Amino acid sequence: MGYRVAVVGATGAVGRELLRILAERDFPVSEVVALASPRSAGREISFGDKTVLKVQNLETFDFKGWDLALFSPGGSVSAIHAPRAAKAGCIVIDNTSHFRMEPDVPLVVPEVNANALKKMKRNIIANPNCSTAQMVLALKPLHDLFTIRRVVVSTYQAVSGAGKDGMDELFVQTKGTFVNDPPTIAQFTKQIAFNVIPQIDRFMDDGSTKEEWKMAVETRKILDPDIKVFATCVRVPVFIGHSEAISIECEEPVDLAKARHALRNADGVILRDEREDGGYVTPIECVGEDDTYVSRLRIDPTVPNGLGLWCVSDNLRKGAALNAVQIAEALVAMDLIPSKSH
Ligand code: 11C
Repeated sequence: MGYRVAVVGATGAVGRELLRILAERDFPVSEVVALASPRSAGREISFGDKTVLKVQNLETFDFKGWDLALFSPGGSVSAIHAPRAAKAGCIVIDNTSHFRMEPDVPLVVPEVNANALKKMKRNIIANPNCSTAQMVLALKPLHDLFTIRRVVVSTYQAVSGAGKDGMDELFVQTKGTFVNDPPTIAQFTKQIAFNVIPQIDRFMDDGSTKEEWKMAVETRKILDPDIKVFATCVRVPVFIGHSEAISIECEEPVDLAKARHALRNADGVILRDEREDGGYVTPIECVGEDDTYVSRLRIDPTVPNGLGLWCVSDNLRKGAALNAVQIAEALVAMDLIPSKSH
């Protein structure tokens, strides 16, 4: 008993994490296939401790008879191959931004809006951007209590958001600094080692970046269309773990004790907020962790019903691969995968 699962983009940072998490969480698989570009076909990749998969060519792969495909290639690859897989009857969980804002594609963080899965029409479900996923997890319990109306967020995003090449660039530039090698800049717009860069993704007409736009529109689609979000997204020289400083304005008066209680009881969230030296969570401490951590919770007295907090999460896990596997688990729990082999 189990599902036939394809992992697309299997050789990338998120693809590898998808395979690791499927194995780690014992997702019920009867067969797993690792797919990637023709360039990577034939390479070997681990699935769990005991299985090695030979990567197959996505371009010639037939999805007929496969139950689920977890996609994490580039957006242009998903644009072509996700609809092809969906048409063959396979449910696609896509990690790219390509389908997220299409009205008939659910955009899901299971702890927040699992019910949206019931509205799946095209066999495609979208996984949100990593910086959105962790933010909506932290906001949901507070929104339920106090009705959030406006969010101002500054992010501190790890280089792994830009994939393995982004991580390599930080590593090489950092090492190069100590031997006087001039930095090679390819993945980011400026040197990232020993620096911070206030640009993630391309610029939009209004001066925002696409990452900032995504945080606003995705939050509205997942949590509440009436929430206004103003984001400033910044790349920092951290390998894994996105951090966010979030200020919220609510409709109702904020009660700090109730906020703490709700965050303590929220699925996928851990409140660690000790108001003393080191009594908060930093990105390095959340690597490999499933939960999103909230710290530095405090009243913002400069606006009516204001609250501020700090939030960190492993961007490759909750921000990408873990959320995708949790969507797959929710589909199983809600009996939304049409019966084939299982
Ligand atoms: C980053 N958040 O940190 C981006 C990566 O829309 O899925 C994920 C981009 C996306 O660079």
